[in-house]
Amino acid sequence: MPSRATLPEWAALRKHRDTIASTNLRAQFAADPSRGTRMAASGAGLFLDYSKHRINNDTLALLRALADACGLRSRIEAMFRGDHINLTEDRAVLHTALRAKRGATVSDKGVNVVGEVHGVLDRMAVCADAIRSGAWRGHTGSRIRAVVNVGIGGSDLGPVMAYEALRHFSDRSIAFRFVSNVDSTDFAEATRDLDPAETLFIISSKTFTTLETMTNAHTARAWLLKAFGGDEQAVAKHFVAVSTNAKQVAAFGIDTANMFGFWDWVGGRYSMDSAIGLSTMLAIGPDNFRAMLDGMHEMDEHFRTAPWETNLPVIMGLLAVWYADFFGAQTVAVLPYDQYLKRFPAYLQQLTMESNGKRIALDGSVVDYDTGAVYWGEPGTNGQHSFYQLIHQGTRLIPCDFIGFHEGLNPIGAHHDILMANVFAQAEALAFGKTPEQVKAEGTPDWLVPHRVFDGNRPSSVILAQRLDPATLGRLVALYEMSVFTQGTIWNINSFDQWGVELGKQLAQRIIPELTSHTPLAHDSSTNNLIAIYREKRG
Ligand code: G6Q
Repeated sequence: MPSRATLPEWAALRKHRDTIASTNLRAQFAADPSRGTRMAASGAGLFLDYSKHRINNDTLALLRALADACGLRSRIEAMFRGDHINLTEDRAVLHTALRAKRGATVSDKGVNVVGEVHGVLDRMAVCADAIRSGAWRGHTGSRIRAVVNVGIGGSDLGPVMAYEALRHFSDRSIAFRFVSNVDSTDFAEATRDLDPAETLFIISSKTFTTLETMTNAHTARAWLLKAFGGDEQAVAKHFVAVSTNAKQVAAFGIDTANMFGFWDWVGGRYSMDSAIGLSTMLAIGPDNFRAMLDGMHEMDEHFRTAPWETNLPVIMGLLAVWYADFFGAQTVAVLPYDQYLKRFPAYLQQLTMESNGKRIALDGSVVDYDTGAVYWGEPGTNGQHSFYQLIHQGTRLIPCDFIGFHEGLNPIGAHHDILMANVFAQAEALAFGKTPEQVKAEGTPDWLVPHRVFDGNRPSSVILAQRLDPATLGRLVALYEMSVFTQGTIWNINSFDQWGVELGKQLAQRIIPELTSHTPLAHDSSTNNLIAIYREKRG
């Protein structure tokens, strides 16, 4: 398969880049008063203003032509149909089936998976209702007042992000905690004020073999049993599991009646809407969880059916390719102006970077163009008082995604207007900057003028929605999932494997026993020395 960079559409974009580089957003807006309303699109309840990007109509047409040349339409169909597009693991990629409507048909290996999906959702709802209503009692008869999700990576980042994002809709009589790190501080701090008699652990692990999660799960078990004088009977009322591995779940001592399954066609970072979302459902209730799934489904349908011109994930994905491959941009900043979305950038880091951090094309060749950018961010307005300096006046080009809502969930005085004014002002300042003439007109002495000039021409998207409710969160998550898919398709990489993460799961295994023994070391001289020092000084 020839490199994407040899496509005539790619070459045309490379050439076109010079035209765009020689103009700026100030001139483009001045020349076209309708640009701000024209370069905007709505879909699945979200609004996207992409007018403040370094593009013109030709750029968009060329990017769409590239999408066609890369077979984006047929790749989308292949994913939704259940083709095994995760080639290296020979798996379907069907997170879209997790939010398919009851009664729909999506098959993998001849089995309609939607029936199974709804079967698990129904069982999760029974469990959630029992815990939320107090019908589920702990070993000593107390109701559950604390839920601790134990998981890492895809089995943690989605649940913790969704819990924080939808906290407004959560049952405040139950505390939710998330333990992921193998650093025992994580477990100790999460449980130090909890009463074992009122605590339920959800052990979330697709494989049920992940070192960190299993270590924390065994620590949780010991913590619980210590409180009950070692009575193993207690485990059944205080542990549930979310996994694809029934054998290991049973071996751990969790009744498989309290196990919620999912499937190998759900990637970890695409699993927050599977049973991995059990903690989310316990927090917000089954109806809100279903609303979140419906929001995702709405975005899936938008992605599958909308023409490229108005297709939000496609527009965002193509713009990401534009900056990564034609402007050398290394990073993308995601800046949600909503405190509840404080973990959203961390969630997106995994979604984007684990999916598209690849240098091998689907045919096994090494790509000769840049792939996935570094994603990062913090909620506004806090970031404005720290790293925005570099975005405004640094030497690097950093496309930004601003995310804002028309309504705040905790309205107090003028707070929300002030918050949103900052979204609009930041995007405006990045695009149009401040000229030397403007700075001088403010009475700035000549020597200070260059320091106070803002070049502008710095690109951003503004994504708006009515309010951050479960459906909106679902739409936002699916928006980014499908943007990632679009990028991966253009780059001709497998966005659904994670061999780099798999390696990390094995690396420490060899060293763990070496730290507590005196066996001779056979690593390189640096690693040998580090282990030797640790052996001598470990507490
Ligand atoms: C996600 C990754 C990875 C995974 C964790 C946890 O796409 O594969 O982040 O989710 O390593 O794996 P388990 O759920 O199997 O414990």
